[in-house]
Amino acid sequence: MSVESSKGPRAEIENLLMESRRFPPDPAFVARANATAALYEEAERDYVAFWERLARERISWYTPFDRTLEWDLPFAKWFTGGELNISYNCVDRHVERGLGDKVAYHWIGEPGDTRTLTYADLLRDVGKAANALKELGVRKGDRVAIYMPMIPELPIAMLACARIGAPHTVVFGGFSAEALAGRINDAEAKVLITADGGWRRGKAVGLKQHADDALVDTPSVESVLVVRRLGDAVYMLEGRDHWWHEVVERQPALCPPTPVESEHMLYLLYTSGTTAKPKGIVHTTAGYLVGTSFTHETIFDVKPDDVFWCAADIGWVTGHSYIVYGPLANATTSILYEGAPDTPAWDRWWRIVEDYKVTILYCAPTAIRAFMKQGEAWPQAHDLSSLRLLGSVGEPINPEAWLWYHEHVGGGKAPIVDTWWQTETGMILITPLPGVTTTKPGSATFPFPGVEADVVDGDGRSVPFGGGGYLVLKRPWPAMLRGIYGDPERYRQTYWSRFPGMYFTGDGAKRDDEGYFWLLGRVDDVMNVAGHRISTTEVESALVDHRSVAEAAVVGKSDAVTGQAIFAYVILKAGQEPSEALALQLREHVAHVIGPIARPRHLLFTPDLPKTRSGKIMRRLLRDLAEGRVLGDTTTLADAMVVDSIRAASGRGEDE
Ligand code: 7RM
Repeated sequence: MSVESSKGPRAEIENLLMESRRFPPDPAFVARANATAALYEEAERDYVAFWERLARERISWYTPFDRTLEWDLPFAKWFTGGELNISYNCVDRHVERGLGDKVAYHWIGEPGDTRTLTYADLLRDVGKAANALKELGVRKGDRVAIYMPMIPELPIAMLACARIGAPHTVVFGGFSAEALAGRINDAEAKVLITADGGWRRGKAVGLKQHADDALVDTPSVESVLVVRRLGDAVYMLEGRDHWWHEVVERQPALCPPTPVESEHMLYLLYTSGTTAKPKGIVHTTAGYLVGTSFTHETIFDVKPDDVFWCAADIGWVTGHSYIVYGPLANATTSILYEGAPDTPAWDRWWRIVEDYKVTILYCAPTAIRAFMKQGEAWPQAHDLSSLRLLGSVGEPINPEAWLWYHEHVGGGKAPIVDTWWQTETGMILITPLPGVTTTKPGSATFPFPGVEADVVDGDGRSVPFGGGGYLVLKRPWPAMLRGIYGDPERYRQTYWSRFPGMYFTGDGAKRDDEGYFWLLGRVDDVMNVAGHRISTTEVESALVDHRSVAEAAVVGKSDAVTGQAIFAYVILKAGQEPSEALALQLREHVAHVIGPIARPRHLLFTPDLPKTRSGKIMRRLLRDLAEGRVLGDTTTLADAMVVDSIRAASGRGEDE
C-alpha cells in the first residue's frame, strides 16, 4: 500500500490555469461550419423564441405545439400541446425522403464480425421489435428495462420502446445483478430485454446469467426477450423468457408509430448521487429531441457524408444522446463498436477509424490518457487523415492529454470540442462551437447558445471573472431532466435547494479573465472514475454489506489514467484479521454488488476513522491522506490520534 505523495488535483488545477495556448478556428473550417456566432446573439435576444424556432424546424409533428415553455420552477414543460413520435423522427422520415439506403450504423463486434444497418433496415427491425413488445403486452406508459451489450439490437430495442410510447430504462451491461434488480424495481419494468451475453476483452460476458439472478427479486417483470449474441446455452424460463429471433423475427415490419405528447416520458436513466440509492433521471420526448439533435449538428459540425463515432457505451447518457437519438434524428452514419479499445491490440480504434474513414470521434479523456500511456506508435501506424473533428466528454481533460489528442489523433489540425454536460442535462451545455470558438486546452470554453451558466460563491452570488466557485444553471433548457422518478421532493432537494432559483450541478468551476469556463470536478461525494459517476456512499454500503466489515469510508484518489481511483478505508469487525486475501475478497465483493467499475483500486484496513465531534466522517482528511498531502485543518477532529493510526496502518493495506 502506498500513500506516498503524488501530484494532487490542486497541482493539476494550477497547471490547467497556466495553460495558455490558444487554438483559433481554421479559416477553411469556418467557411463550412454549421455553427455561427449569430446563434449566440439570436439566443440571447430571446432564448424561448430561439428554442421555439428550432422545435418548429427540426421536429416532424403530428400536432404542432402551442406553448413553448411552462416554467414552474423547478418543473419545466417544453412545447406543450404538441404530439410527435421520436422513432418516427429518427427513422421513418429519413426513409420517406429517400435516405433508406443510407447507413445508420456500421457495427463492429469485438471478435471482428460486422453488420451494416441502413435506415431502411432500422425501420423494418424497429417495427418488428415494437410489434413484439405489443404482443408481450407492453402499452403506452409501461416501462421496459434493457440490459444489453453494444449490439444493433440495443438501439433497435430503445427505438421500439419509443415507437409505442413505452419509456425504456437502459442498464449498463457492466452492472451487477443486484444493481439491475434495483433499477428494474424502481422503474417497475414490465419487460426486460437482454442478451445471452456479449464480448469484452476477448471474454464472453454472460448477461443472461446476471439477468436471471436479478429476476429472482423483480415481481413487475412479466416477460424477458433474449437476443442470441454468443450462441451459448442459457437457461430459459418457460412462459417468461422468449428468444428475440423467435418472437421478433416473425412479426410484421409495419408498426405505425404511436403519437405521444411532448412531455411524454422517453426514458429513465439511473445515476449515482450522494446517497446509496441511484436516482432515476426522467427525460421526456420533444425537448430532448430538439436539444440532442441541435447540439449534435452544431457542436460536431455534422454533414450528410460524415462518419460519426461516439465511443461511449449506450448504457450511459452519452450513448443515449450521441449514439442513438441525436445522430439518428440528423440521419447520420455512426459507428457502433462492441468491445474494448485494447482488443486484440491497442490500435483497435485506429483500425476502425482507418477502415471506416471515421470523420468525427467523441470519447472520454480516460481513453485518451490510456492511449497516451501506450505511446504514439499505435495511432501513427494508421491513416487517421479522415478525422476532421474530435470531442471529449465525461471529466476534465488535462492540457497534456488535449495536446496529445490534437497532435497524434487529430493530425494537429482537427478542432477539439471539450463538452461539459450530465445525465441530468440530457444535452451538451458548455462547449466550444467549432468554427466559432477559439479553444484553450483544458477549458470547455462557453455555455451553448441559449444556456445560462454561472459560477457562484457559497451564498449564490456570481463570482467575477478570474474566480472560482460552484457551477450553476440559471434558466431551463429543452433536454433538462424533468425530475427524479417517483420522488419530486428529492429532485427539488438535490438540484434546486442549495442555491434558490438555480440548478446546482454539483461541479466546481472557475472562469478565467476572458470568461472561459474551467471545470474542476465534483464538489460532492461523487467520484468520477474513468468518466463514470460512482457515489462514495454506494461503495461504502457495499463494503459494509460484507460480514467482516464494521465500517467503511471511501474517497476518490487522483489517478493519471482514470482521473480518480476508488480508495477504501475499512474497519473490520472484532475478531477479523486484516489480510491480503480479505482485501482481495472485499474488492471482489464490491465488484459483485455494484459492478466491476466500482471495484476499489486501493483498500486500507484501519482501526478507526477520523470523525468530527458530531460523528461525520472527515472525507477531506481521508482524501488528503490518500493523496499523501500535507494535512489541512484537523482542529475539528474528535480524536487526533486516529490519523496517526491510519498512517501506521498504511503498511497493511492492499493495492490492486
Ligand atoms: C456526460 C456525462 C456528469 C459529470 C459532471 C462533471 C463530469 C462531464 C465534463 C465533465 C469536466 C467535461 N454525464 N464532466 N463532462 N467535467 N469537463 N467536459 O459525463 O452524468 O455521467 O457525469 O461528469 O463532473 O457533473 S454523467
